[in-house]
Amino acid sequence: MSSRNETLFARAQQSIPGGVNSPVRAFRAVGGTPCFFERAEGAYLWDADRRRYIDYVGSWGPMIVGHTHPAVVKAVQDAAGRALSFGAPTEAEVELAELVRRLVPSLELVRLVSSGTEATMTAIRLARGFTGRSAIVKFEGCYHGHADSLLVKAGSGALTFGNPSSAGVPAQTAAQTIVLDYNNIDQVRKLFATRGAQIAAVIVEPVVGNMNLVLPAPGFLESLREECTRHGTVLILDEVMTGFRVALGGAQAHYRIRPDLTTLGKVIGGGMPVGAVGGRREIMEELAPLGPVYQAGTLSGNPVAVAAGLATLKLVQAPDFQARIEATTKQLVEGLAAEARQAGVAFCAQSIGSMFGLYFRAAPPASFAEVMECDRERFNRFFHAMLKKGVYLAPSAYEAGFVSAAHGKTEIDATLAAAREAFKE
Ligand code: HOZ
Repeated sequence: MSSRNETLFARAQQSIPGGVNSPVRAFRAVGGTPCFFERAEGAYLWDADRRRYIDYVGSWGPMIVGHTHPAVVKAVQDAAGRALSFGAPTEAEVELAELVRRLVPSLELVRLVSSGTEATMTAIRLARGFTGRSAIVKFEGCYHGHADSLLVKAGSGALTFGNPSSAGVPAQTAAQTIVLDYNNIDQVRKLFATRGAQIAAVIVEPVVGNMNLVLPAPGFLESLREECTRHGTVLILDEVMTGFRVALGGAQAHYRIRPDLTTLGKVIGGGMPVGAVGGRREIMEELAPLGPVYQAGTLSGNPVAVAAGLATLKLVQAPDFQARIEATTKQLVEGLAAEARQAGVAFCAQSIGSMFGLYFRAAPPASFAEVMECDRERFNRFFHAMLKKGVYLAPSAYEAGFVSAAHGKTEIDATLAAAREAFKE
């Protein structure tokens, strides 16, 4: 007899391409049937077959305070009771913008949008409008949402499903995107020495979370800052994943890099659709209605979504919030590495803030090429063994994992016990 997950998946495929509304959910890389979830609370998810999982996906990042946190749910309910949407300004969106500016001071002005993709797309357009240049630089394996100019040698689902440069992107558009190797400072310097004056923007995940987790090499982000400053190029830090998570002030606070523009998503909406682009006042003033760079959205600054974001950002400022979640994440990765050693499996793990990477390889990868050396088949086996034991990891070897404040000793111990068995399979 098929499970409810299987029945729902078969039904979904009749009406939705691939049965999913975002490709990374499809389990195609790991095989099997995606879980259809019904409920979530704290660190746990329940699927359509009433099975419970410890969640390390966290809706791909937003759920930093844990699922259905009472303060967030109440804020959403209260806001929804007042209005679902105005398509007009509200005090709450001003409050959110002020809070974001205070937590991430490089954002002198901030525009709220509805997703990370909208944020990065707007940042690129702004950089081009501000500089009057067309070319942009991104790094192989970094994913910045699904706008045309950024779907070139991208990570996340694009990489997972073998289409890192998407079909449907005009060649002329892709030609304006120069792709370099993440952490390769020499390549960046060489490019800027010959073409610096043509480059509108460098966009980078300061910590990559879309080709598994890759940390910046010492000096890499600093070199980007120097080259961009020297050549009048806009440095965009894509903090959709790292914002409020690698540190309260994001990866830019952790690494002490002041970008020209920053993109935010995920945690800023606390599980509801909110993104943001912000940065230097003179660049942000190019945006309509002040300047000639157009951007808009019927649901931008939506009152219900903003309420979830505000409530979440209030919680993440609590004293020790970041330190506690970081310590939990460290316990997880150290424990997993110890279990793998015991089992004699070539595996390592690392974390920064509450993001983590798991690698079936002796040492953490520092480049896209090294990520490609990880044993994908071994990851797939581990994924399914963990899933069977009630631990939900991202269904791809190319995604970072996320821990929430609701994860504690009970969940870490249970995860390590599951891994002890899973490493043997
Ligand atoms: N950035 C997320 C995964 N890396 C997005 C989730 C999705 O693509 O559905």
